[in-house]
Amino acid sequence: MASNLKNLSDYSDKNLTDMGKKKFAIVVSEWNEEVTESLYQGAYETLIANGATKENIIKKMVPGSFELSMGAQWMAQKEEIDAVICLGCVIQGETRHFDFICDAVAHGITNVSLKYNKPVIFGVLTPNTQQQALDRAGGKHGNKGDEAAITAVKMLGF
Ligand code: DLZ
Repeated sequence: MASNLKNLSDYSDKNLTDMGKKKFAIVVSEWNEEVTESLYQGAYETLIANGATKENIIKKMVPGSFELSMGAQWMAQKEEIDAVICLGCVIQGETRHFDFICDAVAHGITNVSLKYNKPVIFGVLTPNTQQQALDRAGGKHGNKGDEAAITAVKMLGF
């Protein structure tokens, strides 16, 4: 990801639709919780800044990023939910576990989105190190949680 080329966290000049009546589910992975909680805070605050109400933002935890697809499906199938934001952090290790989890969650989230015809946003960091993750979770590269929320807002205004 070329974080230095495009930082969606800077959206202040955009004319975005007010989200006052929209209902969001944010599904958060417990793995690498320091990172995923920062992503959540960013996403939550960005939705509020775009008019969403706190009653209309539901937070659900899943054990790991692999489970984000299932959590997203459980949320997306609810008629009242307009968009789902999935937040996770998979850090590259020494084995191929990383590849399997990343592939599975990317496909899983895409499938849920297309099946339920709703935005289901991929807010999963896939860094090599914990520091790279922190840099993108409220650090020097912004907060990818903000970007995930803005992506949901943009899709709902499509
Ligand atoms: C097992 C595992 C490993 C090794 N690493 C991560 C990770 O960096 N980030 C993450 O979100 N989850 C990890 N997991 C857990 C898997 O996502 C999943 O929860 C388990 O394989 C059980 O299905």
